[in-house]
Amino acid sequence: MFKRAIFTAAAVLCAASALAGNPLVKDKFTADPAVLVDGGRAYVYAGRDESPDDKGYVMNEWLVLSSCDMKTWKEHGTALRYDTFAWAKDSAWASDIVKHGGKYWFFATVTERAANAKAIGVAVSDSPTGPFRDAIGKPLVTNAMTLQTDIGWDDIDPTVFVDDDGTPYLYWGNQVLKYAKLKKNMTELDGPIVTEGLPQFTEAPYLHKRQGIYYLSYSRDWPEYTVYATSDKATGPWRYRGKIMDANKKTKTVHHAFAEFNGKSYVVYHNADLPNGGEHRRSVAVEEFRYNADGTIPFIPQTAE
Ligand code: FUB
Repeated sequence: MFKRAIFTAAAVLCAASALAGNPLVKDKFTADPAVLVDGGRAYVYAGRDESPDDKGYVMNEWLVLSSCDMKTWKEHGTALRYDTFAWAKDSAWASDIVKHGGKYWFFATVTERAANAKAIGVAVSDSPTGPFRDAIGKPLVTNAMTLQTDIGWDDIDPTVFVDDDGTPYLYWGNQVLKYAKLKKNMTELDGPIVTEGLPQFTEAPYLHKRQGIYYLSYSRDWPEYTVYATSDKATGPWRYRGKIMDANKKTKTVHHAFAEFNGKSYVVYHNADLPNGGEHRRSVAVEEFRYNADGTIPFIPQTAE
């Protein structure tokens, strides 16, 4: 009887979520998903695409939603905004999040006002749904320290990865992949920024590890498609492995993150499948998939499920 009551309560909690199927959010445009599994829930963080005319990116905030089954999603509202970073002037672009030392560390792309170029900030919270505060009061990575192509958006799309020995790494970049070790305080680089040559790397790197294999996936070419490489170390060398996902035809970008949740494997990504969707009016979706027996990742079609 007591067990049944617990089961019923859990089912009700899960059923309390909102809408099912892709895209995850149906009344707002969302992009550049990051994912975190914590406390029996999967949390997805997405930049909100607010472009009124689809002529350029208008992104001011990151939304957070969560699920207990990767099918039904509950919105928790705004996790943070670009102006959570007082030194930023706009652009809540791509992000990534990790739980480390009992806190939630959110690495985010914004435009640094002083440099008028993209930079990466770090925000921290005691809860996966926020509130988040700027952890260091200045960029962790700025254009000034990494300038290579003079395009002003070299320093975008952070992905944070903590290895099994507790060493945290940050990877990011546009046109050139860069990475650096982080100190365990998560707020300082621990050593030099290294650049890595990968076939037609465009942006959106993602680093994850499964059964001893390190996977570095990224958006390749333009229009983009998601590809990956593997290694036996977080720092490479990387063996190119091929395509995971095509961009949807309504937008040239695709941006993804991987998660293991309740024994199943998922990729979270964006397309532009909502009505009136487009290049700057994207929507976040999720697909379940299975790794091949040798650990390689199959091509994953986008679905409306
Ligand atoms: O959302 C702005 C940019 O578009 C991201 O930083 C890229 O990954 C691409 O999705």
